[in-house]
Amino acid sequence: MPVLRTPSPGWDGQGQAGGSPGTHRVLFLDVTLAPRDPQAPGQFGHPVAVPDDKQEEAKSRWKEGNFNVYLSDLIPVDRAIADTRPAGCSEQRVHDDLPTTSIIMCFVDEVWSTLLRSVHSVLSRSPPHLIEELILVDDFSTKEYLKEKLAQYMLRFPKVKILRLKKRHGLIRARLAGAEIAKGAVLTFLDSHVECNVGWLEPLLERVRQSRAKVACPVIEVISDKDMSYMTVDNFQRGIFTWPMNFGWKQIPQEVIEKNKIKETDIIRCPVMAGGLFSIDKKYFFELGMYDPGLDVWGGENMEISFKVWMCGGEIEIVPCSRVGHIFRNDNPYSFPKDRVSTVERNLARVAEVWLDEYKELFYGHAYHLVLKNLDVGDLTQQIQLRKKLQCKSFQWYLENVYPDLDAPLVKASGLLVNIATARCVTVENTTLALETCDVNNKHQQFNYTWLRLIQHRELCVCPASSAGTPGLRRCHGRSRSLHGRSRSLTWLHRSLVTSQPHMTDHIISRHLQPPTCLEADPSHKALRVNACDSANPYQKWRFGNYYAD
Ligand code: LR7
Ligand code: MN
Repeated sequence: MPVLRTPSPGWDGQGQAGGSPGTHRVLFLDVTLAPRDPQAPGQFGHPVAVPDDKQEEAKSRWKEGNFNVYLSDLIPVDRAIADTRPAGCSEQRVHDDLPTTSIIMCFVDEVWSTLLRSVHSVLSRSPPHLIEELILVDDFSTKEYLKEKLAQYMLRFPKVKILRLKKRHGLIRARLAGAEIAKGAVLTFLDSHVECNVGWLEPLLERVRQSRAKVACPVIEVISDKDMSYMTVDNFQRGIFTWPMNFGWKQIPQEVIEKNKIKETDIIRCPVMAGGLFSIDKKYFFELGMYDPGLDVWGGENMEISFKVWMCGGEIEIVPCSRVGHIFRNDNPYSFPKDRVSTVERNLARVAEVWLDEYKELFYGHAYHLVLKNLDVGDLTQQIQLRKKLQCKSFQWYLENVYPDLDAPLVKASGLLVNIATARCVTVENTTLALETCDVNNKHQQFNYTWLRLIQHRELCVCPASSAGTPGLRRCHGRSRSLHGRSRSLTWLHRSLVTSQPHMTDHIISRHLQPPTCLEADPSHKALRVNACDSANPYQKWRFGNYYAD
């Protein structure tokens, strides 16, 4: 028999008293299967130790999920966890007419007890009237227990539906399959190894109710992969990325918190979301084209949805009063149809091509091996059309307004290109290059050193050898083609790119010629040439006016 846990001070029944009409205090629900055994392993989110005589067993079962599967099996599927919400959350009020949600939980070969705990945590700690359904999307799992046994178990929960995919879709397309059949007004995505904490759902739905273009994420807390304890995390964390589009968390600096008097319960706007756990208005998700269906299996979809939401008029938020634990693991426990690294790389390159505009050069500059391997990202027409149709803003707008603290110089270096020995500057004369007295106001002496390693003056690029055997200028080619093909012969290494040869950092090296050659000031002091590299030769040392990145 389900029993209600003793209400906390936050409980106020129907909750009309004291608040504005049409609202109630966030519900504190924590239904259990039976009275809780305080002695049960892992109860209250406490850590569990593997007994000495079970070490071997625990070790051998680790790989079933890349976490402590042995312990997971010991812990009650409806264990209690500490209410980690910041003070004040339990007093917050939400609207009585919150939209209903379909919970979409995709899994492939998830550990039995962990999957069950995820499902129980949703159903035990959510107001039933807000859960339209819980859709378990089985992404073509191979484990026997996930078939009939799972179906049987879930019969006790009329709201749980199992969608069986006939072939492996990968996480991204599995979510889309779930979304297609969802009936709720809001979609709430969860990983299949989570524990939703008390009061987690209403604050998310409250944000979506406030604006359909708000995408609400819970604070993601940590379920230890080793001892299965439930641990809270630091407050004031934003989801961010660093180049080349690596997701991460970044603390809001203390002085910013103080200056803006940010409270622990305040909503945090995030440049990007972690990916797995969020609520989004269903119609809005469809309008946004959901995920790019060309993204494969896993990875990068959090970047895509985040850019899409922000640039096309929405917002990504972390809701501090909503907390969900997640088992963080070092490796995926399932196999990738292709290998993991190249799958993620291709996904990210698709995202870069569609959303980053001119900033995609930063992505490729930080993942230059992708340029070298002539990565094929597939057809992007539909995604580019969608961006037009939605009249989305530019990536520059996103940087200025959403993520101003990202270091994103469009070029690595710019300005005059000064030769160290002669103190003279490279100058464009018609279509040839010369050395002249430096003059910062001379437009013909302005060069960019780009992320794609080109030394660029307007649409012209310095190339190692013209027909006369001296360096000259060539068209850098169109933006997309500049990544590939012929233009690679126009690339130069300079500064940090020469890390294997620290004594050559000031040199400008063309690896295109064999052996690699260096840009050099001619003894006449008026012309340029390329010559065998010599680390001691100051005529081969150069400096740009400004450096923006190493
Ligand atoms: O082919 C697959 N099919 C699936 O159904 C691969 C995975 N899955 C399921 C899987 O069983 C799991 O429930 O999809 C879910 C997510 O896969 P995980 O748990 O292996 O991913 P993750 O937690 O390592 O990675 C994060 O980044 C992913 C990038 O594609 C997804 O967005 C995950 O949802 C996301 N997880 C989170 O955001 C939780 C917090 C992690 C952080 C930071
Ligand atoms: Mn996960």
